[in-house]
Amino acid sequence: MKTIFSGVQPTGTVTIGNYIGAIKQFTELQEEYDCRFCIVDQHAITVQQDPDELTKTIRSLAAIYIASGINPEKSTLFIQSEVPAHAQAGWMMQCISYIGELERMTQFKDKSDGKEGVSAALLTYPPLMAADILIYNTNVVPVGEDQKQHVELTRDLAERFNKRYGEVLTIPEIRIPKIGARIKSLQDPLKKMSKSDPNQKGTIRILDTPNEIEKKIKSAVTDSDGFVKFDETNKPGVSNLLTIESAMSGVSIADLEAKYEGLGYGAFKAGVAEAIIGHLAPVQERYTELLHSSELDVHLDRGAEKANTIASATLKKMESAMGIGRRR
Ligand code: ATP
Ligand code: LTN
Repeated sequence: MKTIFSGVQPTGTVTIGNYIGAIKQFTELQEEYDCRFCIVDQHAITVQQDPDELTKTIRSLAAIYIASGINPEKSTLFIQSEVPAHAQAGWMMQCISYIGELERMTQFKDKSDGKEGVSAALLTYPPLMAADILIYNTNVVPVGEDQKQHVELTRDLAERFNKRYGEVLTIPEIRIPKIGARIKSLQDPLKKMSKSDPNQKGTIRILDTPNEIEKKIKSAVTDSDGFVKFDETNKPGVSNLLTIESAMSGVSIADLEAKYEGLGYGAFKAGVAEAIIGHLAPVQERYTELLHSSELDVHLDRGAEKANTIASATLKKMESAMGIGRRR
């Protein structure tokens, strides 16, 4: 069975961008692949976090993964910092990375641009992400489009490692969803919807109430044409809403265009909101049950144990290939 690895940062409540671009694909893939899904808390601390808030967000994200349909009996669900091999292999990946290639990462440029006191880890985050993927001998990495450059760097680093030290690492493939690889902000449809966007009106969170969802969709930026058609260049706001409704309802974009033919944006937005609310209702219900249950800890303990076994075996091979420690 081929293997999958992916991760989400506990940096705020998951948005429908994270859900459509990443988590929803994960639930579909777990039938066909041996999956490892991670709460990448060590990535979250590349920018300063409030410790109590972070601890809560980690637990909440675990509940969101399961409530969204990740089956922890089938897939391995765990917290990155509970598997020390990530940081250890991350260091080795840093040792074979070049500063120039890390400085070229667009996420680093975006997150550091104009800021003072940028942490060194914001620059060395991609080698840690490469380690996350490579220590599980991952074949496929399902992510949203914004992570493409990081997965490409992971492939380069794995090839570099194998060339220098022997064929130890599996070269992973990226998998980006056909619909919803880049959900945009509702307030600025040229910008990606992001968990840490301070503009609440631009993002729909997976735990938002029906009332909040309706309000945010109602105030979403569209255009003055008054007709519903998918055209990302000329109608980015409308196209974004069509993508969201299609992902949430499973109805194709062409069928949605037909559904809204002759109707204005009022009816269109009401339909989009209804599709989101309907899709999220069972997820939210399950989330509330899970959050305070001891079931969650049982799954996370078991996940960490399984992940540790696989990751430490690959780490030993990497150390031995590089010549660090004692060869045994
Ligand atoms: P932050 O704002 O803290 O950087 P984020 O919203 O970008 O967070 P991540 O934890 O970095 O979220 O991403 C988790 C997964 O969600 C990744 O696979 C990423 O590609 C995907 N993703 C993030 N935003 C979107 C989006 N707007 N559309 C589609 N996929 C997305
Ligand atoms: N960098 C990713 C989160 C992440 C990840 C990973 C995704 C960390 N390690 C490994 C896939 C595989 C992000 O979404 N910002």
